[in-house]
Amino acid sequence: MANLTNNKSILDWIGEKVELVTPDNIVWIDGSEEQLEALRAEACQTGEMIKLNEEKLPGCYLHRTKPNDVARVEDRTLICTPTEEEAGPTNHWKEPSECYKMLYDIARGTYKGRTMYVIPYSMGPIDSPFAKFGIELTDSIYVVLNMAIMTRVGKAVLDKIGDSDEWIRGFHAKCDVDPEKRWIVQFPQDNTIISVNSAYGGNVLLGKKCFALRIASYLGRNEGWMAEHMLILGIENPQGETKYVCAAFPSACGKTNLAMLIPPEGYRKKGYKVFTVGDDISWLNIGPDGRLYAINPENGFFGVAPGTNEKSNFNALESTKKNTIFTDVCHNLEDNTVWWEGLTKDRPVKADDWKGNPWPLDSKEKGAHPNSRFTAPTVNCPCLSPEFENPQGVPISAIVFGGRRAKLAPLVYQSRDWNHGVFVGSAMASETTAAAAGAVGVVRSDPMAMLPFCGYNMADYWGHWIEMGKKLGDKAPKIFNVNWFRKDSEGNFMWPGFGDNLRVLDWIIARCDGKVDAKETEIGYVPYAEDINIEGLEGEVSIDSLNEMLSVDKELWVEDTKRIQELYDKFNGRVPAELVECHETLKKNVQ
Ligand code: OXD
Ligand code: MN
Repeated sequence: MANLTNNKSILDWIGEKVELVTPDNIVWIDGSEEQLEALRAEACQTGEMIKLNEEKLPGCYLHRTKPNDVARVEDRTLICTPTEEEAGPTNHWKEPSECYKMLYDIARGTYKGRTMYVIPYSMGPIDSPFAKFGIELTDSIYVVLNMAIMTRVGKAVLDKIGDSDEWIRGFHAKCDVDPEKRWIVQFPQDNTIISVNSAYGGNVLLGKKCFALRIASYLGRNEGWMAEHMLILGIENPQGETKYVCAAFPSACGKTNLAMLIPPEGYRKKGYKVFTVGDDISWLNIGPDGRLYAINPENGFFGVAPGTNEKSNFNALESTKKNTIFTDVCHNLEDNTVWWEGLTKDRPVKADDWKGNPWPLDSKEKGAHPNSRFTAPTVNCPCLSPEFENPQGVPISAIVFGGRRAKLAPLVYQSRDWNHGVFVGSAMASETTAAAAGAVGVVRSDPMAMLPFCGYNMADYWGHWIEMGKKLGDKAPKIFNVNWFRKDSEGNFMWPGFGDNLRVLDWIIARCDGKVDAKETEIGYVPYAEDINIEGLEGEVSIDSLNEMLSVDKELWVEDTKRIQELYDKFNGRVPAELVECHETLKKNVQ
């Protein structure tokens, strides 16, 4: 197949990789529907994908990964900066030249009998001044088809790159999907990503976590912008004014649900609307007016399926009704559709489980893997923001941090100022979920929800946040922390969550507008209970339980300051002085 570009840096790089992995064919992805359709047909023929019911789920497919390859692998994710110090104590590191050698030895010859697909893609609307471009080489049609949903792919991207060598090199090789030789590696100084022995989305859709977070966070520090693990949503009030909020939560804490929330009835009747700009990643730049603007670099949703239903996330479910790829969900054989735990009350009677085995009615196993996913085009989302394609992005009024904490963090509080907000983000922690391999339900520190995604030393990353605050000055967004997951003494969730989270966002916006007072506490500004609108929540939330959710238990906070200290101690004095000072203040306040 003819090359789709004359760009020497691209052709040279592909040439080197061809020599290494020796594919039988090379196919350039031009972005045309005909080409993608042919690949879908091929994947169905080889069994890589199963075509689902065309009437009920038009354009939808089911794919199964190997059972040993169902999640990101953080202990096999490396940041290969020239020195270990630059990667920092929260990343795994290997000396770059040694690492290249290791990876090339693993990949050598593994495309034999396979096709090399060359995917040119853009993160961000192609004409946005903030867009960045990449090329991913892969031997997986599944990767091509997912990238074609999650990003903007094709010839137009090559035309944009032109002769430049400013593009991110992404090289993926499935090899034998051997977990012992699986590596997901970022070389930030070389704009390079290499992923071997996996075929799970988060490890192989290189535009997403590898580029849009790890590499981009590093680029952002050098270029004066930020790449964050944040959703972006717009809230339109009855006067027709829209305010935008970015929110960072660790994986599988409900970012997609919050990004697509449906306002409670009372709010809907008054005329409130919520719009989704993004559900996972924000690229934040300072605009010409000095405010912070966000674009969503992605073009699709790679969402966790289990738990998604008409009630929990109507908009996400709608988004999956056409042109969607499902991975590791249960196959409903009654009508050739899909199913997962939480989709409906009853499971399908006749079904295959996520491994493709018959799923007997008396099975104790789950039908869908807990980290099973849908890859759905953003255009399918009924509440997609009309600003989604805006090349300048949307102006951000508030940044919200959060996590899963059964105790400790109140429903919501506001930081005293930007630097204190950065401290709050740096101190984030959450109970772990199934999105990453490893134990579930353990509290772990996850600063800014970036622990697995920061492409350089996390302390320097905090320093970059402080610097951004200086540039933004009084135009900086206000910073908040929320916790939807507080539990009472019996272990029940105290806050209904989902659409009702708008009640908390409403308070956040009112704070940004200077329209509501707050109580200054040891940890920051906490709402007066009566300022959180619980109209319509009768029977579910009382003022008393709201007061409990907003309370600050100093003893627990003393414990938490120890966790923060342990985290900071790992950085050998590299934590910015501004954050150390905030931590000292917190320790004093809760003593
Ligand atoms: C994701 C994650 O897939 O954070 O978005 O794990
Ligand atoms: Mn994520």
